[in-house]
Amino acid sequence: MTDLSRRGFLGAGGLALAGASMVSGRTQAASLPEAPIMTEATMQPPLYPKSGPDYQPVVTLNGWTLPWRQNGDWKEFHLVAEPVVRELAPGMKAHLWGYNGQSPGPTIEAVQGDKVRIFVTNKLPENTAVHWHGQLLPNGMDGVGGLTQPHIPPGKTFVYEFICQKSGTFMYHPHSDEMVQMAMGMMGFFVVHPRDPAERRVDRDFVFLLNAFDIEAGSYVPKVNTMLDFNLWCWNSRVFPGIDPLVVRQGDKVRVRFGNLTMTNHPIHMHGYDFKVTGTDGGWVPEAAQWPEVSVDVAVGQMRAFEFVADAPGDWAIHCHKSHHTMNAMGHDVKTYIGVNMKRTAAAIKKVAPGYMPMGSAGMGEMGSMEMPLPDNTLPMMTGFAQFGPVEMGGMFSVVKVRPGLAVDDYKDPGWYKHPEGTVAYEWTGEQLAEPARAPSPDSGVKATEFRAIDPRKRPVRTAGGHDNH
Ligand SMILES: [Cu+2]
Repeated sequence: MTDLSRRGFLGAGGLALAGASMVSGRTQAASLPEAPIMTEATMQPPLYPKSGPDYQPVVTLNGWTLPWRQNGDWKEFHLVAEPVVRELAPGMKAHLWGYNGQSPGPTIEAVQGDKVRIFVTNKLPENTAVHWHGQLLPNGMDGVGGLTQPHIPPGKTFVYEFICQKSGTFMYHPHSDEMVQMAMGMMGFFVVHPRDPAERRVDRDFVFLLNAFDIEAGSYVPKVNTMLDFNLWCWNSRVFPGIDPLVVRQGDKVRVRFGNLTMTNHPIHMHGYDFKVTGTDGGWVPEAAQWPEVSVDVAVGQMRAFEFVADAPGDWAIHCHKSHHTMNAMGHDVKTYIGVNMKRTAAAIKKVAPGYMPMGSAGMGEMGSMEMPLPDNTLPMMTGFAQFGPVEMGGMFSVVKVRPGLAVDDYKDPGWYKHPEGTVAYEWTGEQLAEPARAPSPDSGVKATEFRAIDPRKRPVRTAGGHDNH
């Protein structure tokens, strides 16, 4: 549950407000709104509006929505940029930077036409600034440190004020030492609902950010200078099997929205359905222009929303289709051993390292079911078990769980799908093939390979234009 008892909670009792004197003239007399903190990485229930226009709130995978207060015409929010500890999946915690106790920060929800006032307090050891990605606003509220405002120094609070001109899907992130602060996990989702609650109404609306970290095995702090070779590909700073399932009532109209704040694109693929892309960075896609897909690529800095009617019950995989992005803590310099006879090498290595076990000569799937010794605070490369065995996945992978008869607000994990009898792929136990119909492996004309170490001193000399070393 939401833990509103934040340190420095500014309740009715009214603590001395060190930050109040530095806010803009318009809010000089007012107090800072409270800045609630979240201490858990589990999905919080949707936050229904208690005043103002009605809307169907979103749910944030492994996240929460930032409570706000109404102050006259203004909806007031309070973000605190600060160091946080985030559990990436059971068994691994990361020391990140985020907002209000978590990375990513809380989702901000508002309604088209709302006047929003967002207080940003900087508790980082360096300057920050917040950019409201995709929002149409006065230039001086755009949050680009140095360009549209002074950077927010440590210990200070700045105020952003703008009107949410259109509904849609937005993000927020720093624009001040941006590379480091995003690599450390600073970002959040910003959803603006249509003023008319019937417009584009869905029954369930899921949001998540795509982000990535490079955290060496056994350590806690991301390497901030990595550009592409990340080893933890996340949705909302979580990796499979730590990502919440998308729990859906059969028959619901469902929207899934995501934004990409990594440095590469992610083709997000959902099984069992085709869906329509209904929203992009620029806004809603008119109905006649919505295109059907089963995978939608989201480029760097982009947002996408797709919709479907959940008529097919089951446990449907949803994941990034880059297969390296559904792995955890993967070293990319691992050699390929498929088809290689490791017998002699293994025997030689076992002499010096008794526990040595050769891996990978028949693929890497076996790693999904094995308990390998790992450094502390490190996740296995592929993991997660379901009702039929190891799933052999990690990273950007979750499950859309469509079930009949759920309560409207029930987002609890319903367990694994009970398949109707006779609807699961099964083993053939009838007549067996009398003899192999084909050779054991296709013949490339090359003699079977055996892994052997080459003494570099005896390495054959390459002659110009010749490949004489095989
Ligand atoms: Cu990906």
